[in-house]
Amino acid sequence: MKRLSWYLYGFIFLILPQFLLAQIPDQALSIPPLLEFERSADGKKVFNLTAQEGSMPFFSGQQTATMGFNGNYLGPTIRVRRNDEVSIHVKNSMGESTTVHWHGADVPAEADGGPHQPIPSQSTWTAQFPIRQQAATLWYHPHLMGKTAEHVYNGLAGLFIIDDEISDALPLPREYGVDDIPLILQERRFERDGSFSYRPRMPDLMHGYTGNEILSNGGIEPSVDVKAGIIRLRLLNGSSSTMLRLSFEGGEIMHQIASDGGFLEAPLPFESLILSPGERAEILVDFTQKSRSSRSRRNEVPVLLAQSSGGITRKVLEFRVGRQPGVQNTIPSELRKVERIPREEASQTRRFEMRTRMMGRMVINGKAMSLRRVDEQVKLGDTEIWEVVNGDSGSGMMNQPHNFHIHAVQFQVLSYNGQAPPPEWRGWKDTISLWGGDRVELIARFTSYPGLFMYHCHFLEHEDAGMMGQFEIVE
Ligand SMILES: [Cu+2]
Repeated sequence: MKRLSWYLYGFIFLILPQFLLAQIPDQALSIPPLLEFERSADGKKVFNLTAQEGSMPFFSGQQTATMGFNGNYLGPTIRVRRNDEVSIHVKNSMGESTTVHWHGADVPAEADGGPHQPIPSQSTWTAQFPIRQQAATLWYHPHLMGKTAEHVYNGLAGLFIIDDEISDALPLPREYGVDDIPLILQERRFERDGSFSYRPRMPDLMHGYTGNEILSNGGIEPSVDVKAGIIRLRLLNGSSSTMLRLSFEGGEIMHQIASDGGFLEAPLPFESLILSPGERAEILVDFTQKSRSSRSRRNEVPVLLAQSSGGITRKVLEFRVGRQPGVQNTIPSELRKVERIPREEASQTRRFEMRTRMMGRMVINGKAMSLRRVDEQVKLGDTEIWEVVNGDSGSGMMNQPHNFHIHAVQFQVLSYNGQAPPPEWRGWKDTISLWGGDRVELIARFTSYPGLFMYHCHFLEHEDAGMMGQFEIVE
């Protein structure tokens, strides 16, 4: 059913004209550098980020105006450990306000970086928080009211990786950028002159802000040199509002080991994997038999493909497997116990229905986002079931996918359309995708911090068009 709607969806898209921009030949995958930190006198890890305007050559001889953290496009990877105390100074050197939200992180409301914490131009904001959650691949990006999509689109995004004793002990590839490779995938629309021109119109709300390229860490169809062994990829769909279906050209099997909030109980083998905007997955793929010496034909070079719900398919990464053997241990059979939150623990059920209204207004429970209205109040420490419905389906209405992201918590999926959730949804999640008419039940422990947090569709145009609400955690 999910698969069918995917294909139907792909068919009804406008096919964007392919522009005559010259690709940069033989581009190597850019690996976001690990952000260095200093120790404060009281033991905190202190990081410095600067949001800045810049430009990038995505195509030969063409400069694109961009935004980035500590650089022209995207940002460095922040890497911390469970039980660290972190302090992140974010300087905004751009000509306009922005914010930085730590997507998936358990942080106090005032450090969340949502619409309530704008960082005016030429000022610095500091987020301080302890790392209380398990190993996971999270990310950071702006979350300014009405401007989230544009700022992320122009390049403001980076990864936020948490390690712990369990991730240290598992027999997994862990050499950052070598066999443990971060991969931020972003569908982008380039104009004829190579510029981004972020101007969403009504069809962009309905079909997603579709593009003509899919960037991999800011590069187009790059390649990466790897050893002949097991490779770990940390994948993020950093697109505005298109789903990405990932698969290998040669049908190589991927083993998903983690979802948004950390490890699954055991690796799950897949031929393809769908990520909606904001979702992450960590996968392992075994290239032991793909080394140059054991390979005869060109078409055996492993290539990761991304098929977008916007209708394009792109090679997003080519793996040049060398002769040198890499991590050879087998894929572990067990990762980490995922303790189930029992349904009976919930003290309350809330319902959230996402719908598209006339004139492109996007609402949850009939209301468009207002900073002056608190939509829900949740008691600190309570466990709740949130039933989320995508109401955009049925007669005359195009099946409009959405997803749902909750700040402050990692949740579990209790049910998907009345059935047990698929295995990839049985770990910790913070963002869940819903095709038209879908209904999911999520369960979460709101043990975070008191204060105001957001829930919203992470299709960024939808979020900016009002598909967001706020909940207050109260003591
Ligand atoms: Cu949406």
